[in-house]
Amino acid sequence: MSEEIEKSGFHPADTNGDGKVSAEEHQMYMEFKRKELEDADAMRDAQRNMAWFALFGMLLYPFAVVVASLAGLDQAQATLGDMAPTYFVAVAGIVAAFFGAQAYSKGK
Ligand SMILES: [Ca+2]
Repeated sequence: MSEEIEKSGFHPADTNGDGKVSAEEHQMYMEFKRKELEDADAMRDAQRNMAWFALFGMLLYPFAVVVASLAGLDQAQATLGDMAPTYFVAVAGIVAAFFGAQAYSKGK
């Protein structure tokens, strides 16, 4: 493996640019890669949670209107009704962006 790296002339792990990947550089590179994977993993989790949260909000929205109506909160009910079109478009945008990003990263 190290011979291949030397022949290729450049390797991302070769931080001091001497054309060789020392054990130390290799370790640093692996550490960096591991962090990168962990970050990507954490980002996927966060995005998935956000999409779920948005979807639950959308599902619970009609219930919020019903609850406000039953509780006699006319102002809250009216406000929820006014917000609905904007809210649903925004949630649809979030969910579409989430699945779009998933499909894009899978396609790469
Ligand atoms: Ca080096």
